[in-house]
Amino acid sequence: MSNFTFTILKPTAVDKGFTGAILHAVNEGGFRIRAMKMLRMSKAEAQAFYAVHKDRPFYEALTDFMSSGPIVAAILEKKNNAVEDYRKLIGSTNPAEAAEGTIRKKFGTNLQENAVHGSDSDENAAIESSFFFSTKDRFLDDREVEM
Ligand code: FUP
Repeated sequence: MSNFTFTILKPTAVDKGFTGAILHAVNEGGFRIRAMKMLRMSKAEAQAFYAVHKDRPFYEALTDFMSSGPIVAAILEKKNNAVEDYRKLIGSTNPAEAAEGTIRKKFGTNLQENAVHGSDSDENAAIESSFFFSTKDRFLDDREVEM
């Protein structure tokens, strides 16, 4: 049994050179990377990805930011509770309020530029993974190795 979540390393974190350190923290947190790519979203893609927030006041700024530079998108696997455990590892949405040691606390800049995205449900993890990765870009077979 394994389950999955989806993450994005956001433009500011990538620009600041935090990609390696964040991926290290992801692995140290018990997650395996099962798909990964660096890309830049268009404004339209960012709007589609964050469509759930389209009526929120921050939607315009958020989608401008998310399309402002390269991101790293990845599918993460953990034996159990991938979604919940990853949200614990990244911390609260606002880095200023995130617990010590969390990824957003260590690598976030502000509420909008909060270093990483993490899916909020299994259903959204599947939808978001499919937004970025085709079947052949994923390595989800059970390749059991000790971590
Ligand atoms: P989270 O699930 O922690 O990523 O947070 P939300 O789904 O509530 O918000 C999605 C993204 O919108 C956050 F990562 C940052 C951004 N945001 C803002 O820019 N301003 C806000 O007031 C709230 C969220």
